[in-house]
Amino acid sequence: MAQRRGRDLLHRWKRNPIITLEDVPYRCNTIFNGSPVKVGNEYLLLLRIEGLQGYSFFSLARCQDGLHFQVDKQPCMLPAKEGPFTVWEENGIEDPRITFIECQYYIMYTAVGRYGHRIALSRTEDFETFERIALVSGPGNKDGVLFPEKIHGMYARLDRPIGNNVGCIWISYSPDLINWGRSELVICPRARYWDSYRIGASVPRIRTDRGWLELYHGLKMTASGPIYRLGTVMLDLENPARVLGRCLEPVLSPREDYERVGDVGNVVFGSGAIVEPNGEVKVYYGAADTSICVALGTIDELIESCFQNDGA
Ligand code: BMA
Repeated sequence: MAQRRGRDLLHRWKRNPIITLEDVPYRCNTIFNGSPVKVGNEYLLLLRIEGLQGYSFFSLARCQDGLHFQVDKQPCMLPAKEGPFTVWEENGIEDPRITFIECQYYIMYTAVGRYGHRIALSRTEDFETFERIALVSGPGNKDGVLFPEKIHGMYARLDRPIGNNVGCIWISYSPDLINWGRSELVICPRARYWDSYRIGASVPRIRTDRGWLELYHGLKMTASGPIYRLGTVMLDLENPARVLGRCLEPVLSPREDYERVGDVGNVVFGSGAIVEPNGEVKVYYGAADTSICVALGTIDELIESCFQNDGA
């Protein structure tokens, strides 16, 4: 497949951003990082919203075409106010990622408390009530994303623990979604590249003929702070700790004003994708931690991007 030089592989939708603060029916500080799911003909987007008081919670938006969303009148999930999650969510809940597995919608998200970030898991059938299942990591871990199928009878997830100040993507397995282990390293930041500083899983895995396609975020540190970009990696279907290919170039980089300027500038943060029956992929992303955008591509192009050669 011909490489499109000088342009991002993913194409921004011409009416980006698709959701801004003005579209939220209640007062809040900012809106970003929405995780999508298609239920019948309806697209749902579970949004991260930061309230004016400074911490984040989740709200739902819906639409029929994946582009023109309406945000519900009330948030759908707030940080826990009682029970064992309370202390771990006192500074908010962030970055939900929906995975549909075994006829249930699971939401992995980041619980933020005084002792740091932990990965938490909840479940919903209707996106109105959310049942918290467990805190599934210790502190210092985030970007937890479930696989949409069991692998050799075990649930699997990617996550991003930080050790020695290095943020790599790891995989772990669980028999019951509560107890996790058998952790293995998957990929690390690459010196010289756009993802040289830190990386994390972004989009719930997409099963393809070539393997599990993962869109991940990568950071490069600059004199004016990090730049967040989006890239691709292909993992083996049977053993997803095995990397089959990894993009050399990002598939989306912050370029437009709405990605450059905001609460956190120079950020495109992928948070989910919908693969349409015709092979079109809608990738949803937060722009500058201030709005939600969509970029379009094809599944074939994204697969191909994992197998680029240097100098191509
Ligand atoms: C990450 C997460 C994302 C955010 C990004 C850029 O650590 O908190 O929600 O979009 O930083 O600020």
